[in-house]
Amino acid sequence: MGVVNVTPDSFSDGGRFLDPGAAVRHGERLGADGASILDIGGESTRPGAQQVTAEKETERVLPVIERLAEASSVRLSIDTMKLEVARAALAAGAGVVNDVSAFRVDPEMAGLVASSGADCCLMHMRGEPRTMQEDPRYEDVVSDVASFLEERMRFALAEGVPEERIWLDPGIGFGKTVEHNLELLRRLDEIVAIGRPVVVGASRKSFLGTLTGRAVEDRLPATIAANVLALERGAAIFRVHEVAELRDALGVAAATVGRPSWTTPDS
Ligand code: HH2
Repeated sequence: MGVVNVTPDSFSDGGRFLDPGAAVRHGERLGADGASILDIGGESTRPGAQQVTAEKETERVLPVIERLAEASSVRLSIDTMKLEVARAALAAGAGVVNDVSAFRVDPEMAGLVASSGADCCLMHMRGEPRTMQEDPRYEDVVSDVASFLEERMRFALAEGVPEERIWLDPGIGFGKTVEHNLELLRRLDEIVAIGRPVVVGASRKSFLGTLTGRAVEDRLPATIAANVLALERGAAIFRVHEVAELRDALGVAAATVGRPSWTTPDS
């Protein structure tokens, strides 16, 4: 899953793809590099990020989704917590709703996903982006995250989303310390055991900067290490900024552990 951030302030590439033409070219490039999904977002979720209105967010992502839906055969995912944004994106050709609030910000999102037949990614986040990094604590981070994801999955099922349309994500960096992130990756098999495809978004995140001392644009080797280990522990979808390099690394890792398939779950 390649990241297309149509934002001025994303933590690693803010402002680079705010222009729709630049975002579309970037998406096409990631598709050519081997992404099977493009995740398009119009609002940064970095700690302390400014919220944007649904109108602004739609204005950013919609032209990009429309043009990528025409130009590319890669599946499109909308990274949003807002119902109106998701509705417009699905109508324009997106087939996945990636909601980092797991339907908590807008519970009606579940009904929209159910009626549209889209896939959805339910992610764990402690609190909300503005405050999530303020002294995060868990009793046991892995079992707390697993319980949260199971509860969100029950909610989605009750709202009519078929189980085979649900992906789960432990939310690396969302209300977690470095040690919490490492524990989640180390014990990712416990999240995989819930029985749905697991998405991992470790790409360029700050815990990798803490561990390596590298600036955000120099975290590719660290990103590869985290994703390869996530694959070994059973992750199915890797949300990354640098697709070509990750594709090679994950292809070798998958072959080594005897994982044959590179198809998108349930596509
Ligand atoms: N991480 C980010 C955004 N969306 N979605 C899922 N499912 N999992 C993640 O780990 C995840 C996500 C943050 O990364 P990025 O989009 O590069 O930054 P920003 O939120 O600043 O735009």
